[in-house]
Parts: sequence; C-alpha cells; structure tokens
Amino acid sequence: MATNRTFTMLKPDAIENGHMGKIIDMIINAGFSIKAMKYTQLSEAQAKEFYAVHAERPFYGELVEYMTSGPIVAAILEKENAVADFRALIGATDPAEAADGTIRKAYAESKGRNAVHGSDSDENAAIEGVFHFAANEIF
Ligand code: IDP
Ligand code: MG
Repeated sequence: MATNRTFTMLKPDAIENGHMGKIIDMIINAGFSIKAMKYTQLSEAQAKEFYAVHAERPFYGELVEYMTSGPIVAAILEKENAVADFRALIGATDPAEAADGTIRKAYAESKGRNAVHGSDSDENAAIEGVFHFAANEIF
C-alpha cells in the first residue's frame, strides 16, 4: 500500500464560500500533486459510511447533514510523507486552534464546518481513495 498518498475532500462550506480555487492552490503550492479529483455530492448513505467511525458521537447526524448539503471536491494527493504533511497543512479540527498558515485557519467556519478533510493514516487514505474513485480515475 502506498505511503506517499493521502485523500482529501473540500467540504460543502468551502465550496459554498467560494474557496475551492484558493484551497487547491494552497495544496499544490505545498508540494502535493493531484492523482485523482472530482466535483461531486455525497449521498446520505455515502456520508454515513464515510464517517461510520463517528456513528456514536453526538455530532454524527449534524456531520452527515452538513457533508451532504452541497457539492464537494474529492481528491487523492501525492507527496512524500503525504498523510502527516497534509494534516499539518490543514491544521487542527477546530479552526480556533489551527495554526497560522493552515487551510482551516484561513477558511474554516467552525469545528464542524471546517472546510477540508484529510486522512489520518496511510491505511485510511487508501480506503478513502478507493471509496471515491474507480481504478481508471486514479493516475
Ligand atoms: P478531523 O477531520 O480533523 O480528522 P475528526 O475528529 O475525525 O476530525 O472529526 C471528523 C469531522 O467531524 C470533523 O472534521 C468535523 O467536520 C466534524 N466534527 C468533529 N468534531 C465535531 C464537533 O465537536 N462538533 C461538530 N462537528 C464535529
Ligand atoms: Mg478524522
């Protein structure tokens, strides 16, 4: 399994607020190359499955509703140390705690509506990439 790839989504708030281009620019400027990308909208079933690990958390219903509320950009990104470097680029879950220069500091609205997803491990990056992309959509 590749250790140099991660998976991201630009979440509905980022698209709604007109930040898609600026966020993609930050990602490319940070040295990531795009291996797959699509503009799409999650169904309720897809959002529930994607975030199944959070099913018992009090914010799960709100999270599924938010993630299905509008289009997203899903992408597979490549860079040495991709998972950790991308988590550093996006910053803490809560933008109030995110470091200066991070995507969430610049563009997230709140802990829930936080602009961008980044995989938390190589294993999950691979699972999440395959969840969103067919083999002939990954380069
Ligand atoms: P992460 O996206 O930084 O990995 P996780 O803890 O894995 O954060 O949570 C997944 C997503 O669930 C977050 O990005 C955010 O959209 C949402 N979320 C997390 N904690 C809260 C919360 O306390 N209230 C509302 N939404 C939350
Ligand atoms: Mg997470």
